[in-house]
Amino acid sequence: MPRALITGITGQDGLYLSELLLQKGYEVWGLIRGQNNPKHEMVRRTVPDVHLLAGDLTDLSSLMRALTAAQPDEVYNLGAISYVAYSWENAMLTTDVTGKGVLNMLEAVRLHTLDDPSRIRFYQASSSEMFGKVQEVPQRESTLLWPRSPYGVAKVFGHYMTINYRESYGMHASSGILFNHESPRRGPEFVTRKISQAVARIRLGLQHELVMGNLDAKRDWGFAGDYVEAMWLMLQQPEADDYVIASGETHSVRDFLVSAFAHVGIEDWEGYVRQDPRFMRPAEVDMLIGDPSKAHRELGWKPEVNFETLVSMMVENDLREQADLAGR
Ligand code: NDP
Ligand code: GDR
Repeated sequence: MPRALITGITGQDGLYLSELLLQKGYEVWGLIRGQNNPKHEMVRRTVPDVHLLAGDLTDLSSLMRALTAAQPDEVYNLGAISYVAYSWENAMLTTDVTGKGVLNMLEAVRLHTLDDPSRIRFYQASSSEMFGKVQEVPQRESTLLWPRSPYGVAKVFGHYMTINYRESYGMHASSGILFNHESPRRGPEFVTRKISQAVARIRLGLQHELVMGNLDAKRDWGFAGDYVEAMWLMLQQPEADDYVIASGETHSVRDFLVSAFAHVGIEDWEGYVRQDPRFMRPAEVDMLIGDPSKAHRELGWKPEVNFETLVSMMVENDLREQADLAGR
C-alpha cells in the first residue's frame, strides 16, 4: 500500500486529493497545524480514513517528525497562506509559510532520505499567480515569471527552490503550476465562492447586495477535483518535471457573475452588485490563461468539468447549503 503525506489537508485541494488517494488504495497522512484547529472535526468527518499529524510548515522539526511517523512514498506540499489579497497585509507571514515553508518541507525530505534522495516523490503546489503581469499569452512552463503580490513572490521562491532541490540532490521533486481551480469546497474569501454564496442568498431572499472589487480581471478557472488528479499523475512519472495545469479558457469576474445569476434566473444582476475600493488590490493580475498542452501530452491529463458546469455546481451547492442554514 503506497503512503502519502499531505500538507494543507484542511484546504480545498487537501480534501479532494485525500479522497482521490484513498480511492487509489493509499494510506493517507495529513498535517494539521495549531493546538485546536477548528477544521479538525470537518476533516475527520469528510475523510475519516486519513491519519492526522500535528505540524506547521514554519517548524522544520515538526515536519521531520511527521515524515518519521508517516514514512511516505509521496509528499504533496499544499499548505500555504493562499489568499492573495491577505498577502499584502501579512507579507512576512506569507513569506515564511508560502515561501520558506517549501524550503522547510524540501529540507525535511532531504534529511529524511539521505540514503536515497529520490526515495520520496515530492509535489509543490505552485501557482499561475507567479505569471502575474503576464509576459506571454497563453502562459506555459517556460513563460517568464513576474509576480504581482507577496503571495506570488513567495510562490516563485518555492517553485525555484523545488527545481533547485531536484537539480542539486536528484530529488524527484515536481512543481505543478496550477491555474485557479474552484469547487463547492472553495473558501468563501475567494471570488467564485463569494459570488456563488451571495447569488444563492439573493435568490433565497437572505441577502440584497453583493460588494465586489475588480470585475474586469480574467482568470482561467477549472474544477479542483480535476486538478488534484494532475498532481498525482506528476508523481507517477519516471522523471520529475514542471507542468502547467489549466483549462485553456479565460473568463472575467463579470462573466462569472452573469453566469451565476443566470443560473438562478436573474438577468438584471447589475442592480444587486456594487463595487468598493476595499476589494481592489494594490497590484492586479489582469489576465491569466494557461497552455496545458504539455500536461495533455505527457501526463494524459484533461479536465472534465467546464466553466458553465463549474458555476452551476457551486451555485446549486450553495442554494442547498444556505437553505439548510436558514432552516428552510
Ligand atoms: P486553501 O487555502 O484552501 O488551503 C491552504 C491550506 O494550507 C490549509 O489547509 C491551511 O491550514 C494550510 N496552512 C496554512 N498555513 C499553514 C502552516 N503554517 N503550516 C501548515 N499548513 C498551513 O488552499 P487550496 O486548497 O485552494 O490550495 C492548495 C495549495 O495550492 C496552496 O498552496 C495554494 O497556494 C496552491 N494553489 C491553489 C490554487 C487554487 O486555485 N486553489 C491555484 C494554484 C496554487 P488551515 O486550515 O489550518 O489554515
Ligand atoms: P486569485 O483568486 O487572487 O486569482 O488567487 P481570487 O478568487 O481571490 O481573485 C480572483 C480575481 O477576482 C478579483 N475580485 C475579487 N476577489 C476576491 N477574492 N473578492 C472580491 O470581492 C473580488 N472582486 C474582484 C480579484 O481582484 C482577482 O483578480 C487564487 C488563490 O487560490 C491562489 O492561492 C492561487 O494561487 C491562484 O488563485 C491561482
